[in-house]
Order: sequence, then structure tokens, then C-alpha cells
Amino acid sequence: AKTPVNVTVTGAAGQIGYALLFRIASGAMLGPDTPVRLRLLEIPQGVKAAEGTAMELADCAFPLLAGIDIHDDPRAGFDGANVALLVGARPRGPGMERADLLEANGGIFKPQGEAINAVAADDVKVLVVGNPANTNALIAASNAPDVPKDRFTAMTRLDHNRALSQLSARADVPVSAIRRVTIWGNHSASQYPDIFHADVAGRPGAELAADESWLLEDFVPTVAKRGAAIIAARGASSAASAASGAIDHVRDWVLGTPAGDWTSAGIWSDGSYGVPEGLVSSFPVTSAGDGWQIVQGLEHGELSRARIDASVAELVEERDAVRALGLI
Ligand code: NAX
Repeated sequence: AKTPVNVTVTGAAGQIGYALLFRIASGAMLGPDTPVRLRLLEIPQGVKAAEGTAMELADCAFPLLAGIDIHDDPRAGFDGANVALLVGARPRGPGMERADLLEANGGIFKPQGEAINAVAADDVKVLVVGNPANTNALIAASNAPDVPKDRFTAMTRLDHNRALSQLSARADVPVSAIRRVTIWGNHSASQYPDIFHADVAGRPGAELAADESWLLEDFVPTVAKRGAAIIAARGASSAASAASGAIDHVRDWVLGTPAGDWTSAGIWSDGSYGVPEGLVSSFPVTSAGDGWQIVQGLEHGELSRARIDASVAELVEERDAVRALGLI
């Protein structure tokens, strides 16, 4: 039998945690032959609810679930972690400025980065879902000097999937017929969903993008502001779709992206496409199961270039703010 993979999930008692854990335990993330051991990390107030979730996980009798333990100490929660999903974060409260938000999250992601550095497995792969995801990933990576930077990633896969869904409706083709869509930049309203290089059931994405009023007044803002629309409709933020994005991200990272396609992920920039090195920014990426590679050689028109630059400028501001706070 295969050795179980240790998967740590923070914020396990939250709503994304509730949608995520059952799918991990069912094999949707690491494949149908890979047993998993779940390690739930919560704050003390969340432990009781996490215990309830653990009871339900046990009650599913998932054949792949090799064990569950619950912690409120990051050093215990990340012990031996092969995959770490950092979902728990501090939401923006009323009257909170961006600097306050970054500082509050620094108080979470700095010690978590340090704990990952100290106790996680050598092959640890980290996905940050908790917002502001890109900068939280930057903080965690910066506080884990012994872990290669390319193991820290931020989730833009939900944005990517939202773009596929909107494009599918627009072109009236199944999502499975669409390839090579990209989310660039920050997981925020400044993100740029790029369809210029897409293949939409054999039709060049640039042809659809030529309708600029649709592109700029409908498609781009619908994708970028979808989170707010979900809150308005559901009375709660995206949870099952966010969990599904996290599953897709880790699955493609570990098992590989399909030939002829790519996906989007927030990864440590190597300077590609003029994105300053050391920012965690979303790029078009592929994996052959051995790590993310940035798709090279895409050409950008003025419109795309300006949108990418604007989102990257926001990441630079966030980086400068957390640097000034001494978090990186
Ligand atoms: P919930 O408030 O339902 O759950 C968060 C959980 O995290 C709580 O149980 C809380 O006790 C726990 N927590 C807080 N601090 C912690 C710490 N230091 N260690 C461990 N656990 C801790 O939020 P939920 O709806 O699950 O969303 C979680 C995060 O995902 C939020 O930051 C949210 O903004 C972010 N999202 C990110 C998305 C993305 O695409 N990257 C989309 C969905 C979502 O908005």
C-alpha cells in the first residue's frame, strides 16, 4: 500500500474547509490511489467545530482516509506536511484599512511560514487561499528561508474557472472545449482575465475579445467581481467553488496539466513578463507533476499590457506595505 500523504488544512472549521475536506478525503485532489492523512489546524475557538467536521469525515468511511488529527498550534499542525492548504485568514472588518488587514494577516502567515520552515516535509507544497492570498503567500514564503520559493503559491484558480464559465456562456460552447485562458496579477478586483490567447472550441479568443465593449464592460468585471455577486446572492462568500478551485490547483500541480492547455496560479515571479522578481503573481502555468512552469512567449497588446501592469502595481504596493511592517 502507498504511504499516506499528509495534508494540512488551516481554517478547517470554516465554510471553505467544510467544502474542501470531504473532497480531499474522497481522492479528488491527489487521485484515487493515494491515501491521505488530514491534519486540521484551527485557532482555539475553532477546534470544537473542527472536531465536528472530523466526526463527519469519519462517518463517510472514505477508504483513502488514513487518519485525522486536529491542532491549534502551527508547529504541530504542519508537522510532516506534504501539502498545506492555508485557508484560514483574517477577514476585513468594518473600518479596517488595507494596512490593518495586511498586518492582521501577517500575524497569521508569518508564524505559519516559520512553522512550515521548521517542521513540514521536505517536499511540502503550499497553497494560500486566505485573502489577501498573493501577499499572504509572499509573507509565508519570506518567513520560510529553507523552503524553495516555488513551493509557495496563491489561488487564482477560482478566478480562472470563473473565466472559463463566463466564456462558455458567451460562446455557447462547453467549458471542456476552452483552453489557454489566463488570470494575470493579483487575486483582487484588479486581476486581468486574458482570453487573447485562448482557444474557444477552435475559435481564437482574440476574435471574441475584439468586441471590446463586451470584453471590458462585461467579461472582465464579471469575472473580477464575481465574489461580490456571490455574496449578494447567497448571503455568504464563495465556499464550494473556492474549495473546488483549491482541489484543481493542487491536483494539476501534483498530477500535471493536460497537454495543449495551461492553467493559472499565483506563483513566485522569476521576472517573466516584466513582473518584478519576488512578487507572488498569477501567470499562465503548466506542470508535469514536478512543479509549475510559466508559459513563455505570449505577446500582449496595449490593452492587456496596461491591465497586467495595473494589477502588478497593486502587488508592489502590498509588498511595500508588508515590508514596512517588518513582515518580510
Ligand atoms: P470562514 O470565516 O468561514 O472560515 C475561516 C476559518 O479560519 C475559521 O474557522 C477561523 O477560525 C479559521 N482561522 C482564522 N485564523 C486562523 C489561524 N491563524 N489558523 C488556523 N485557522 C484560522 O472563511 P471562509 O469562507 O472559509 O474563507 C476563508 C478565506 O478564503 C478567507 O480569507 C476568504 O477571503 C478566502 N477566499 C479566497 C478565495 C480565493 O479565490 N483565493 C475565494 C474564496 C474566499 O473568499
